[in-house]
Amino acid sequence: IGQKGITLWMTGLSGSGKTTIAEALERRLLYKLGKNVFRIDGDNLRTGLTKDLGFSPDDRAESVRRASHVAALFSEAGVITMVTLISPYRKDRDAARALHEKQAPPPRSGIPFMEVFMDVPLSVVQARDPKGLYKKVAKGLIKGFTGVDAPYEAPRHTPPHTAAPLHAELTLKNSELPVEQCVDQLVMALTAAGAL
Ligand code: GGZ
Repeated sequence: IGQKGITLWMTGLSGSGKTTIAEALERRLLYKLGKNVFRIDGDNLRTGLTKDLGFSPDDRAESVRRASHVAALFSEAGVITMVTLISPYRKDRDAARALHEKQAPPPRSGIPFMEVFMDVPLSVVQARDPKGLYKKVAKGLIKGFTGVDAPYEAPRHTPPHTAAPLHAELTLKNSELPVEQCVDQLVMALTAAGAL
């Protein structure tokens, strides 16, 4: 029997470190643990699979929907699949989770799915501003930016294996923790979920 797949759904504001942490986790899983991993990055998707979509609530929902289908396929094939999308709406993330649950019908109990919240305050990501986007937002050059003038619905934390409502299984305060410690936490969570 080969490796078991899982989708790690990483949500958080622009600049919260989703891509950075996912890249570090990818290196750890691939080079140290010899696991099959794949990253589905919002930025990359937007040059292809979701090229036709903008940032309206409907377009963000559609982008999450497409990414969740791709992730479920990879995870079903046994890959540890990381999705790094802002995915600001709770209902869209819940739909991604539900899609994983309903794939792989009984006796298989769905495709494993774990929501990871990159919990970094707006003030911190605004100060980091790695791409200068928050500066542009402040100047009024970008409208409808998540966390500023478009909503970000933070996940509510519920520990794994608790009854519904299920939201983030793991919250990473990555502004307070070094990247490698965030990776340690993710590795522990993956281990607890039976994915490693
Ligand atoms: C949020 C925006 C916006 C608006 C452009 N709101 O940090 P980045 O630059 O590289 O990542 C952000 C990316 C967001 O794409 P996602 O597909 O992850 O978003 S969502 O899940 O909400 O659909 C940011 C940039 O695109 N960007 N305009 N208005 N982020």
